Amino acid sequence: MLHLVSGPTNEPYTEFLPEPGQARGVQIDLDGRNLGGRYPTEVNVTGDAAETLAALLPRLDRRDRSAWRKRIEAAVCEWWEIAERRARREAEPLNPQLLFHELSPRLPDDALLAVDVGSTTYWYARHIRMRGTMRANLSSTLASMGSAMPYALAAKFAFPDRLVVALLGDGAMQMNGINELITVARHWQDWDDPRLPILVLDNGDLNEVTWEQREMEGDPISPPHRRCRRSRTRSTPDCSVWARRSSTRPMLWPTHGSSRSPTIDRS
Ligand SMILES: Cc1ncc(C[n+]2csc(CCOP(=O)(O)OP(=O)(O)O)c2C)c(N)n1
Ligand SMILES: [Mg+2]
Repeated sequence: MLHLVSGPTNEPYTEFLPEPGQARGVQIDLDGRNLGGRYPTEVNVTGDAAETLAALLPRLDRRDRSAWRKRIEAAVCEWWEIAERRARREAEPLNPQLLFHELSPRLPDDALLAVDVGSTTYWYARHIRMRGTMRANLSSTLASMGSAMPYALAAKFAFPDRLVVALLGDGAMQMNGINELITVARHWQDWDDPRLPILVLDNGDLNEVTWEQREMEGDPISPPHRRCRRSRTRSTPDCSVWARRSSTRPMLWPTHGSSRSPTIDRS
C-alpha cells in the first residue's frame, strides 16, 4: 500500500493523485479548511509542515532508507540531464527553456521571482533552482494570469534592496503588465536596488492554452494558425516601445540558442 503524505496543497489537479483506496493519505496544512478536500486522507493535521514533520519525526521507527534515497537521487540527476538536453535543443528564434536554464545560475541567492500563469510557470518550475533565501510567488491555486507584474511591484516595495525578476508571457504583459510599467517608472528611483528585470516571452501566442488544446483536444497547430495568431499579436502594442516610453530599458535576448547575456536595445 502506497502512503501519500501531502504537504500544504490545495491544487485542483486530483487526476495526478493515486486513485482513492490505492494509498493511505496524511495531509498537513496551515489552513484546516484544505484538509481532506482533494483526497480522502485518514490523518489530517493542521499546522506548519516543517514544524509538524519535526514533531512527528521522533514517533517514527528508523528504517534503512538508503536504497530509496539513492533511487530518488538518481531520478533527480536524470531529471536535470533531461532539462539540460531540452534547454539545449535548437529552436528558432529561441528555445524559452534555454532562457530559464541560463537565468537560474545567474540569479543571486536572495533573488525574488514573480511568476505569471502560462508557459512561463512550467519553465520556471523545471529550470530554476531555488536556493538561499530566494523566493518565488505564483498565482498557484487561483492560476490567474496577470499576477507577475503586481507581485513584482509588491516584492519591490517590501524588499527595495533585493533583485526582483518578473517572468511572464506576452499575453499577461498585454493584459495588465504594460500598465504596471507606469508604476515602475514612477517609483524605481526610490528603490535601494533600482533593478527590476521583466522577462516577457514574446511567442505571439497564448501558449499554455494552445498546448492544452493540442494535447487534450487534438487541435493541431498549423502554419495558418500561427500566422493568424502572430498577426493578432502584432496589432497589439509592442512591449519594447512601451518600455522605452515609460523610461524603462528594453533588452533583446540574442536568437539562435546562444547562451550569451541579453543585449540592451538602445534604439
Ligand atoms: C485571468 C485568466 N485568464 C485566462 C486564463 C487561462 N490561461 C492560462 S495560461 C493562458 C495563456 C497565457 O499566455 P501568455 O501570457 O502569452 O503566456 P504563454 O503561455 O504564451 O507563454 C491563458 C489564457 C487564466 N489562467 N487566467
Ligand atoms: Mg504568449
